[in-house]
Amino acid sequence: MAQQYPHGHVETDSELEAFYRDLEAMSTTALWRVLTQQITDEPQPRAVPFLWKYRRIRPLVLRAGELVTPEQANRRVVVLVNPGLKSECYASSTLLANIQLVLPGEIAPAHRHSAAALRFIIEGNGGYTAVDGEKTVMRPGDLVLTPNWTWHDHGNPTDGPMIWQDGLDVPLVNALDASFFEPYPGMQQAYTRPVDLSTEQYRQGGLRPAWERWTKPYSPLLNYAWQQTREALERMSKGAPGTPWDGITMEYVNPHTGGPIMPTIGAHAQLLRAGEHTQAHRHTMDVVYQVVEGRGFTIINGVRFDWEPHDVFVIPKWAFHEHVNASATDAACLFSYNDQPVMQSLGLYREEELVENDGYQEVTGAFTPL
Ligand code: 1HN
Repeated sequence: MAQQYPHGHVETDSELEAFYRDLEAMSTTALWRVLTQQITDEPQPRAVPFLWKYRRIRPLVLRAGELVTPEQANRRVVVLVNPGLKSECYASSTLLANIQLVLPGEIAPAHRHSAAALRFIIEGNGGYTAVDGEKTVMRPGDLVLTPNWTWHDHGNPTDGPMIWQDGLDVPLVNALDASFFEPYPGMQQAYTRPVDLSTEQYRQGGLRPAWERWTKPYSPLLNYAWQQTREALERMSKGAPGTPWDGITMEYVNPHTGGPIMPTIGAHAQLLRAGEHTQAHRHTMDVVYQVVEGRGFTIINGVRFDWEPHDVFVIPKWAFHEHVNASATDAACLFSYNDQPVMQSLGLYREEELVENDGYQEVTGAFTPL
């Protein structure tokens, strides 16, 4: 027989009320009063599915360029705030997402912090990020890593603006009370290694320099160039099945381990073939997407989110989602990053496919972007 109260049930009376007051006076409480709040049957993210239109954000980013310098602001960044996480200004419960601008001739000063970051380049060609003594040159679609506690500064010696998305694990690091920050003594760090040395050393897929003693817990490759990523997606799209939920989806990996690029943030590049409509699933990871090419939509918990190049959207944990490439002739490419390495290494990762309706959600509405 099914239990009448599977979560337990205590009827309150005046004796219990007095007991609760006595507990409170000793800075204690009764677990049965808070249990269903603390132990929910399923994840209850405060973050909501959301999408930022790049063409609405871009003018604000450029306006920031007229109002503050990187010297003043440290980082000239517009933060993408999830409406469910307004007080914290986070994109999801574990990920911070920003759009950053570095104008011609500018330098964003060197510093390091225990939060890890990645950059995905949107506009501009030839700016750089320097990481622990090595500069890497950035082009649209490149994924650039600034792992935990690495010195990093940015510069733009070109004649056009450099704009990219920053993804950071700041919310996670703060939840764990593990934030440290240190400014570098000087605007730019000492550039002690050849430009793009790690790209030279590690771009050969499946081969790594055997003399390199790499013991750090993140990828030694600083820049995953879009050109190679796009070529890989194209090759795979010619015959590989991909997954039913994400199409041709490739994980960016640490060449030393084959595992995720950083211990707290993983990343994928994915290609949806012309007309592809994936099936719905959900998982215990937060994912922040950036559209690289093509047009389409993603249905998240029954709501349709239309996207076009450079739009950013977030899928919080345990939300059902499926992707649609709206073009009958052209591929669509998405970049995304996630907290899967954390969830996986802590034994908290789960996935579930939607079984009803052949794996497709019922669409109940469309998201109206700001
Ligand atoms: C940071 O260091 C950068 O280095 C960008 O470009 C955004 C947001 C929060 C904390 C540190 C950068 C950041 C950040």
